[in-house]
Amino acid sequence: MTLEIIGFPRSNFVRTVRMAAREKGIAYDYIEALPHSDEVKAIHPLGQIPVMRHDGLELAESQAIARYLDTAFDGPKLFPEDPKKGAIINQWVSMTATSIDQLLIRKYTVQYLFNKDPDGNVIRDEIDRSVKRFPKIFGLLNSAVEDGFFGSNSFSMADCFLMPMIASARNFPEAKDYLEENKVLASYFDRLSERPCFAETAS
Ligand SMILES: N[C@@H](CCC(=O)N[C@@H](CS)C(=O)NCC(=O)O)C(=O)O
Repeated sequence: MTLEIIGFPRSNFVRTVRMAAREKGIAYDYIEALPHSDEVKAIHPLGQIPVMRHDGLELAESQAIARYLDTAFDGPKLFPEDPKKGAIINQWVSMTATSIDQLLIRKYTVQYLFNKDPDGNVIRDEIDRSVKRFPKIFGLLNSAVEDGFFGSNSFSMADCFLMPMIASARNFPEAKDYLEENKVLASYFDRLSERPCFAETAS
């Protein structure tokens, strides 16, 4: 059975697993569905995206899906098999999927998009709190991509998690400014933006 990836294109985590599938050369059917839709709730008990189906397996959670794609299919290994290299990529994937997602997406991007007063003005409390943490987070990301990729000198699953988050956050002014100031990160983002896995999963 063909792999099915289910979710909404604007979701950073959906883009992550689509990028991973593209990098590995896995053909898949993409089924557009919103969080909390019946299709998604049938697989993820909390209604979150992405979810997937393959060969009798139904699976939720981006990290679980990422690992399944990497182990069940041929193609380049996105979690390196060398234990130490693999551990470093796991470290960055975990930090990105938790702390960095919270800061750049949930407490920043999502606030700009959806947290508005009745007149349609953005409510800035959470955004302003997040921006105070930007120097530290952008600084650490700037250092982490010094070898050309995220925590590595070759493309890995950590890049699949980070790139969609930067892409979403940079649509808003403070993240755009911090990205421009952190020149190693900015050039990493520009270079990886050209990669087919990223360019082809924008929508
Ligand atoms: N831990 C989940 C988080 C996924 C997640 O937050 N997805 C967002 C879209 S990017 C979502 O479904 N949001 C709706 C919700 O949390 O209710 C994963 O890694 O897959």
